[in-house]
Amino acid sequence: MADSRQAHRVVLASSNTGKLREIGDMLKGLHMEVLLQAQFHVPEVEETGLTFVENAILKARNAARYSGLPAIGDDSGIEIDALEGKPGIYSARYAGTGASDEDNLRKLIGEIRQIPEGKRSARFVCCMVYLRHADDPDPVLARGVWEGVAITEPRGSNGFGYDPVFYVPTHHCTSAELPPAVKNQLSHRGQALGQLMEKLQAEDSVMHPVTQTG
Ligand code: ITT
Repeated sequence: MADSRQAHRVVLASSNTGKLREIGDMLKGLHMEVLLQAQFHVPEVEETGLTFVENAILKARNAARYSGLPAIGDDSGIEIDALEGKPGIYSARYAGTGASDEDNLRKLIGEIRQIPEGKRSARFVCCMVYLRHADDPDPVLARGVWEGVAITEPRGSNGFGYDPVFYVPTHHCTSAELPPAVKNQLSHRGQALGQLMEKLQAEDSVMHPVTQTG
């Protein structure tokens, strides 16, 4: 029997095509209509926060305000222990404002080279938030962390951003060498989104699997 309930509409507060692809893939089975902020002409918001969570909220609030819809924001980045957690929240602008993924990757590789081998532990962090509306005072928060090792020779062509230099010891390859579905199962973003959906379902926020009837 078809599910006759209206799909829950939500806007993804991101302009990063890599993130959008991953989040879109992961949300496919849910009774949810996922819209892109580009279709509402949402302008970029300045990421003035000092934490992932602050920036994720800024993005989601901005998209909710311009679209009039609930919004999901994602702020994420890579932390290198030997660089005291850098680039962290500055991952997207590591090589300067407007830097491309390639520019950022090149700069990070230069930094990793200075770190002795064996001390190159790293992690991806993702903070995801859901705002029911732009003035929602109680955002739903979720966080995922993925541990790995930074390397200096990029490998693989899947994923985006820093994936080619993020070695995943459990799978003996970089995250850019993992099939997308496997990355989504393991990743910081996969963990955060899974947690977010659990919380939304727990508050009966209409996000039930499509297969569920009545
Ligand atoms: P939006 O703000 O529009 O979502 P953005 O790219 O500016 O896009 P962030 O500020 O959250 O997003 O920056 C995330 C940075 O971390 C960016 O440089 C990404 O390439 C990198 N990053 C995040 N998740 C990643 C992943 O799964 N694989 C590789 N790099 C990742």
